[in-house]
Amino acid sequence: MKDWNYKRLLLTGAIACLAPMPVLADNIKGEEVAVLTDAPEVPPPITRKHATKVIVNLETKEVKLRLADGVDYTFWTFGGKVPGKFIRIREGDQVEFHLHNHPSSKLPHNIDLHAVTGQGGGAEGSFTAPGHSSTFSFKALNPGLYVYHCATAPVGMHIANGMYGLILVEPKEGLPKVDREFYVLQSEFYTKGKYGAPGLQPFSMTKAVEEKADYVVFNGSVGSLVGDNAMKAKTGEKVRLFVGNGGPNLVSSFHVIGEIFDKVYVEGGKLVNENVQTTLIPAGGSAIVEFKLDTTGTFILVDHSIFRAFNKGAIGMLKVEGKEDHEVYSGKTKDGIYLPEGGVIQEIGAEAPKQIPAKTLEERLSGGKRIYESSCFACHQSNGQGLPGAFPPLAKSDFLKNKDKAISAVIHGLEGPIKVNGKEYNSVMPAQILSDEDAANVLTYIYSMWGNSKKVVTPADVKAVRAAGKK
Ligand code: HEC
Ligand SMILES: [Cu+2]
Repeated sequence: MKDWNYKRLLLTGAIACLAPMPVLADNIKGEEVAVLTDAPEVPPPITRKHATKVIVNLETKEVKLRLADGVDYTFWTFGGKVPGKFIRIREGDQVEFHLHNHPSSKLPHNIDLHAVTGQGGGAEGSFTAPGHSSTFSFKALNPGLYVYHCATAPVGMHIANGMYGLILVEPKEGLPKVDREFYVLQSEFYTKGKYGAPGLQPFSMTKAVEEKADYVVFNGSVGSLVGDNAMKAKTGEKVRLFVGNGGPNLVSSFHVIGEIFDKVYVEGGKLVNENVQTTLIPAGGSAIVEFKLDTTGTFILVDHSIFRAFNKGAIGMLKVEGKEDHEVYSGKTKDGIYLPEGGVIQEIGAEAPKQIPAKTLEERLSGGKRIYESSCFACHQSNGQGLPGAFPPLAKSDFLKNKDKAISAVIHGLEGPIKVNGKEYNSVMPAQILSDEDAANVLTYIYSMWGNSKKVVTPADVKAVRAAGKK
């Protein structure tokens, strides 16, 4: 280093020591309050071409919210929801961060932003008792997509209860323009009861330590990005997902079924990989993925550690409407039956756990909905409409007129030619290993839905059909 430079360094160092307040660099112009959004929304891109002073106000709050249908959880949050608010700033910005802890909180909280260079990522400077506010300031030195989280002891517990979110530091030159941006964050929950066990579920420290997650979800609950809550876009558009992993423990194998990521900003940094099927997102890390929508469809977001998707909740949807491109994807063009020698009904499912019988019709229906969405939905489709030529409809199905036959189909399986609403099906439905209670629930649910006859099936009905054996 040149002597002159070295002296200058010493000199600035000395001035900095004397200064009582952090010196604002002279390239900071103006001041603004950050727009914060709840997932899956993302604040608008930053258009200014200079660094500014950004004021961020974030509130920690402990709230009871839905984790899954019939399951509640007391979440600890940044901004009242899980994941926490999305924060968007620009490289070089000077951020004045205000952390407010709601007076109703039972615990102190703080924030460690991975975008911060400094002690604890801001944790020390932001430790805040209930009903208090803390202020600290930092300079956004490095662009990228960063996780933030609470780091108050016991740290694992604060994170496990939902205290994480994303902060994007846009590079000086900005990000390339896209048509839509979404905020998706994966995380796990550890509850006293198993997946789906109803009621307000307390946190299980034992399961968290053993890394045995009951729920793995996108955006804080099972189904938060499914059905009416799905993300929506149109063909021809370019989509960017800001994806985070709050953990606390698991690494995500993030994948979108039926899409290839044209670009992945690996680990939320500057390195861009292209043509990626599945990208790894570490706990406490992120990725930015981009793809163009070439054809229509419902594209399913999953953690490709696949039991997490189909058994623990890690499913999201991007619904794409517009112009189908049959060259890009034809859809099914032909369907035939393939039954190799010895093709017999196989049993799927696991031994049913002990369960509490439904006391009301409502309980039976909500239990049935759960079974439908985990065991039947894949074949009979979300609205019971089935798939022409493959899976018969359950919606307005005339096969359901005979209750015993319907029960038998579910518990014993069904194969060979049948007619449903005048159409022939000749296929195999695997026997569903369900308790009498679960079979009664799912059948009652089916009878209650989609214009069906609202019959009620009881565990005793199922028991009787089981006792009569397969006909
Ligand atoms: C692996 C795909 C698959 C799964 C999973 C599945 N089914 Fe089926 N289901 C079929 C097929 C195929 C048939 C028609 C069998 C035939 O052609 O003989 C059928 C037929 C039926 C029928 C009678 C026909 C009708 O449309 O009314 C009922 C009722 C039924 N399924 C209910 C269920 C329920 C309830 C579940 C979940 C607990 C379920 N199925 C899970 C494939 C499936
Ligand atoms: Cu906390």
